[in-house]
Amino acid sequence: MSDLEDRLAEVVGEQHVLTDPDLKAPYETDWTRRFSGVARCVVRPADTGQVAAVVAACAEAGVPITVQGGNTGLVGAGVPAGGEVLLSLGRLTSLEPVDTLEAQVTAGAGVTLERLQQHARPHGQDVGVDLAARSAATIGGLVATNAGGIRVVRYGSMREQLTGIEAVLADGTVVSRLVGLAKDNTGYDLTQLLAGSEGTLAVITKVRLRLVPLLPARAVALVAVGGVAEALDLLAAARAGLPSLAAAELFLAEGLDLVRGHGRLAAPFAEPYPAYVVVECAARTDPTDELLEVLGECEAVLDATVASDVTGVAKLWAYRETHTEAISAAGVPVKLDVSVPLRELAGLVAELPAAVAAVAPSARPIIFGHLGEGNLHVNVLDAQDRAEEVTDAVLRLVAGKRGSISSEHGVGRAKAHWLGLSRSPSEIAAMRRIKAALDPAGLLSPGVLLD
Ligand code: 2HG
Ligand code: ZN
Repeated sequence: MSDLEDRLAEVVGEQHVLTDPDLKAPYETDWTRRFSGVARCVVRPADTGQVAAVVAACAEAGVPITVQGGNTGLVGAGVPAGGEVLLSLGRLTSLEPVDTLEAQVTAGAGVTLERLQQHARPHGQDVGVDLAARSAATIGGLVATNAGGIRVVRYGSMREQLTGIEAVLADGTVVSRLVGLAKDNTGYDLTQLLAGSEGTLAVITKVRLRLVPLLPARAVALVAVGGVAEALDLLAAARAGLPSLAAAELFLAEGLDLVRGHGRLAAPFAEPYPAYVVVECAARTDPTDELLEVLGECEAVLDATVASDVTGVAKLWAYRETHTEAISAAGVPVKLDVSVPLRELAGLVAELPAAVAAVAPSARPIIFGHLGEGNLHVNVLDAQDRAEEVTDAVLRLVAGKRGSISSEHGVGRAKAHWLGLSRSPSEIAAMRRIKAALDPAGLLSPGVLLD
């Protein structure tokens, strides 16, 4: 081992500095298998003090660091470009008692979302963010990427849940604001600056989150509609008529065929439809009547199936939540996560297939996503050798509709080259000045966000 590895082993213990290629391998490739890079070593610190010492040692040696949480990210931000120390935060699993008076909790960066949900729920509280990767995605990673998921329509993204943060800066300094004051106007908000910074400004070690009341009664409808425009009519009706609205998700006929084949799921309706919306209501008492009333009055509804028991709800959600794994089982997709103003959504979905076919004629686009935010997950199968062209075509189409090239997954390595489609030159210049101020040597997650 070299001097740096020896030093890191002194900090975290030899068994937590991985240099063996077989042991490093699971950390070096992302979930999609699209991004991989060789790490110089993988370091697994156990607490904030160890993270600070690891970062300080790397800074002194001038060696760059890639920060990784649950490795469920989809834009390559958590895997090395090559030669970095891979700092894995999975052992930062401290969890403080739920503060039921403040309705907040403090969790280590490596706590999974599912673990945090299990921690909060017995106290009648819940985490405002939820997503399909809950069993592996970690709180630190969710904050670093400002993750969204299926509850944004009700509670907002990860940054809206944040009341405080503890982080290690690029020189090893620890900054900590974990009191979680509901009001605190004392200058620059470092907590919010780090949300969505994708490991480029600091290493998040702990977060303090606002919790929401646990709503145990759920009603879910899978609704068949004639297309995206009709799905939006249903969204408008749900927003106006359902104070209990907790999720509004979209998928299309092609996606349903794929998930049904993959999971051997029964057809939800006697005949196929162009598009489907999952509408979930959550409340203290059964919201089924409220949901049925809105569905009954909405002309866009062609057919619907409703469940309020745990098994029935899970069955309906499976049509939407298994999209990612069904797509992954069919191949390595070009994964694009975009959003547009809701009035542009139907046009975008209509124009996407032709835009993709123009650069990759045999590609298969699968489109699904979070209807409430106009957030589409455009997964393009059979286009691996045309990834650049497909990415360029889709992101330009989105930018032309005043959309965002990354709605909730972040920019990572995957889209750094296209940041200029969503951010102006002066904004990017300001971001670069912030990066230079906090990480002058460019050691934290090089190549991520700003290429
Ligand atoms: C989801 O909404 C995730 O299920 C993953 O953001 C999206 O696989 C994807 O493209
Ligand atoms: Zn999503």
